Amino acid sequence: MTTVKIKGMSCGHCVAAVIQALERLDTISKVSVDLEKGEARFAGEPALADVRAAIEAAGFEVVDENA
Ligand SMILES: [Cu+2]
Repeated sequence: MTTVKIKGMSCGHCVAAVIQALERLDTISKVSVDLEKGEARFAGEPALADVRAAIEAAGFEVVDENA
């Protein structure tokens, strides 16, 4: 499983939007989002750029932990 930190989620609608955006990627499965931690978890090996683009297109921001 891969975990990414996401900034900007505040309620269940945000969670649903992120899940929907990620599930559209066919390189990903088993998406789950933890609102309190601000994290999305998923199985698969997507290009991280695709994950980032999907999340940003949904209106949220990926927190780069290496920065
Ligand atoms: Cu919301």
